[in-house]
Amino acid sequence: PSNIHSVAKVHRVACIPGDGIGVDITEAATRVLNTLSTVLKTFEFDFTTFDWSSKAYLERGWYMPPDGLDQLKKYDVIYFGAVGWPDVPDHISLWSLILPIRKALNQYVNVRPTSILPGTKSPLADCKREDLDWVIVRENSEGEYSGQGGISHEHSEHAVATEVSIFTQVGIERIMRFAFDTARSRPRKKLTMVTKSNAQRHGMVLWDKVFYQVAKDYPDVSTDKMLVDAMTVRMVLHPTSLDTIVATNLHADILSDLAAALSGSIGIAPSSNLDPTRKNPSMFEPIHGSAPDIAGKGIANPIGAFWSAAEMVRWLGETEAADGLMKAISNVTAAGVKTKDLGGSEDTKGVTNAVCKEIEK
Ligand code: GGG
Repeated sequence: PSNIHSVAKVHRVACIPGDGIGVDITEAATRVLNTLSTVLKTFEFDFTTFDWSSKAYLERGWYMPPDGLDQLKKYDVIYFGAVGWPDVPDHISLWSLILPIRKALNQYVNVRPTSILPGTKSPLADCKREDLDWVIVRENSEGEYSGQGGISHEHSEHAVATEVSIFTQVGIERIMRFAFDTARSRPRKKLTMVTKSNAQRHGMVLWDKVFYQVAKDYPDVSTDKMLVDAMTVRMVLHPTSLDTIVATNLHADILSDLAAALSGSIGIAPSSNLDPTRKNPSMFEPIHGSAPDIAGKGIANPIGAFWSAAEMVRWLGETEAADGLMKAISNVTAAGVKTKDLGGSEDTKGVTNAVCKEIEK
């Protein structure tokens, strides 16, 4: 009957703009996502914005309320901007917001793809677009970010601090399996595992051991192993030799910043904090921070936010929308509509308008 309409699927998104340019780029990403759903008409977004930020913390003394994590569990996905502000020590802001979310919601994988977008270039001489196409799989729940340790004799010249890295067989095995599955899904089927197991003789040696154990289940994936220091050299001198990379929480955080810089700008790099069991919402955020020096000026590069939004949409099962958004991003950079960090002269609004227009074409 003609009075029966198909009802668009509604995806519930918890939005945490956070600090600095996190606010600018989240606003831009929300506009782009709404444009996408208006054009495609097969789904809608229901955004709820949470003012969990350093500014709010300075006013009221807390980032998230006591039931904050439970509130987030009611959403399909979380979209995050950035965290960090000069008036709050970074270890307070990180440990009050982003790190508890990753841990409590079992987001033990952080996927950070890197590629050179059309119309942009790498700072590496002679590096062509096809030469740099990586996926960094970051262990996101333990290791150097375990938060264990303490300080004794604080405020004295005898202060002693410990920062304990915890690596578990279960934690290592699950990230290895995710990384091998990722490598297997890509044309080159190649995985490089990064540690510092010559100097760190316990946890990193367990990483090596588990890596070789898991590799037996993936005979079709070619593997190699690098020390993190040598890895930085290889990324710069031999980018084509890499494809999928798996590393610890800290190592992969550092390597993915380098990867982003080598692909043209940290402003374009996305990340997905995933709970592969899908029992909890996953969280999507550009890898860059809050950039207080340019916050609120309307000049931040929104591409990392848009690419993260595309990953979110893909995770929600909206493949056509994700592909459409990535195509719109590529067309816009190819046409030279870029912010200053990519060598262009556009501002956040200019790039956002151009991406929306591409989606509407
Ligand atoms: N949008 C990402 C962000 O705000 N990052 C701040 C940061 O330093 N996060 C810590 C981490 O990812 O390890």
